[in-house]
Amino acid sequence: MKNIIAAENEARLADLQVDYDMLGEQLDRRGIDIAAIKDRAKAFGVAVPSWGTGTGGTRFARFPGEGEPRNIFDKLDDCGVIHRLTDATPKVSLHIPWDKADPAAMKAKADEYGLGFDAMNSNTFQDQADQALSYKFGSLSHNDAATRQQAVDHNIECIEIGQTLGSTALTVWIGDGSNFPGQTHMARQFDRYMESMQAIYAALPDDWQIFSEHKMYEPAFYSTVVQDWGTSLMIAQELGDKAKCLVDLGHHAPNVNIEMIVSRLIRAGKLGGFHFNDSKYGDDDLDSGTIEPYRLFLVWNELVDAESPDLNLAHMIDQSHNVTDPIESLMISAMEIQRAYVQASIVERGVLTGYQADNDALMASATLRRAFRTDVEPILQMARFEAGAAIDPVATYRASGYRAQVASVRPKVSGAGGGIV
Ligand SMILES: [Mn+2]
Repeated sequence: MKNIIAAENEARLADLQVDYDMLGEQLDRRGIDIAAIKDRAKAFGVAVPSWGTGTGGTRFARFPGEGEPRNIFDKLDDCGVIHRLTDATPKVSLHIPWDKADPAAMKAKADEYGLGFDAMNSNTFQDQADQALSYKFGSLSHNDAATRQQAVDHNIECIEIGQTLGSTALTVWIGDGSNFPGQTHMARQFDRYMESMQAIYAALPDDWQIFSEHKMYEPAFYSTVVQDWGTSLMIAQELGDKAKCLVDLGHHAPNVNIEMIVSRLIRAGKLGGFHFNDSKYGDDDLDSGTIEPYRLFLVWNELVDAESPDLNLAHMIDQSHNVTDPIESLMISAMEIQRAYVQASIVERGVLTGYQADNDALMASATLRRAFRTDVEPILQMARFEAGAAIDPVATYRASGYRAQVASVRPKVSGAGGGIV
C-alpha cells in the first residue's frame, strides 16, 4: 500500500501545490492562516463503526458485496486501510456481540494499524442464538425483571470488554417501545428503563462515560422509550456526570433543527458525541454529506464555536452501505465530515458576531455561507499528503486492488433476512 500511495500522490502533487497556494492567498485576504487550518485538519479524527465495513441492507433484503469481512479481524483490516488512506479515522467503534472475540487478539490487530477503540455499542434490540430471554417486547424497559437484568448484564459485559481494549465509553441505544396505543404504560416503562440504566451506570469505571442515544421511531412504530433529545437529556441529567447524550443525525423528525439541539446540549454540558450519517426521509443511514452537506456544516459550526477543553466529544460514523463498497463509502464520509469541520473552522467569527450585534441578518447569513462555499479540498489533500496518506484515497484504493485481494480469501456471505446494521 505504501508504494501505491507514493506513486498515486506523485502524480497529483504538482497540481495540489498550485491549488493549495491559491487557496492560501484567498484565505490570507480574509486574515486566515491556511497552515493553521491544515493543522486542524490533520488533528481531526472520526471513528469508523466496525459494522459499517460490511454491506448493510434494509428490512427487505441484503445484497452481499465482494470480499466482505467475515469477523472482527477482517473488519479491523478494512478499518486499517481506511485510516491508512485518509489519516482521518484513528478509532473503531465496536458492536457487541457482533464483534465478540479474544480482546488481546483484537488489540494486537488494531495496534498493527495504529487504531484505537472508541465507544462500545451494546445490542439488546435483537435476540442472539444462545440467549435465555427474548427482547421481543423490550430489553432494559421490559415488564419482566429477569429480562431487564439480562439486558443490564449484557451492557456491563460490554463495559468489561471495552476496558480491556482501552475504550472509555458505552453507547446505549434500545429498540424498546410499543406498536399500539395502550400496549404499554409509558410512564412505568420509562421508570423501568431508568432503573436499568442506573444499574449500568453504577458499574461504569471512573474514567468512563455512558451515552444515551435517542431515536424517534423504528423498530417500535407507535412509541419509543428514548424517542428524542428531551428524553435523552432527562436521562443524562438523572443518571449523573458520567452520562451524556449522543446525537445520531438520522434520528430526528424531518426538518428538525439539529444544530440547535447541539447548541442546547452543549449549554447543558450534556453533549457526548455523534453518530454521523445523512438522511432524506428518516433513519436512512446514508453516507455523510451526500444529502444535506449544509446541515452538516451548520452542526460543525456550533461545535467549532463552542470549542473548549471541556467539550471532548466522541465522533463516530453510523451508516449502512447497501450499494457501494463500504470502504469507499467510509473514506468519503470521513472526508466529508472532516470537510465540514474545516469549513466551520474558516467562519470569520468576529465578523459574524458583529453582524449579529447589528441585526444584519443578511450579512450574518452570508458570512456563514462564505465559509461553506469555500472549496477547502486542497487543505484536506495537503493534510493527508503530509501525513503519508493519499491525496485521492478512493483512486488510490482502487489502484491497490485491495477488494479483489480480500475477495479471493473471504467467501461471499448471502444475506439471510433483513440486513439491519
Ligand atoms: Mn446511531
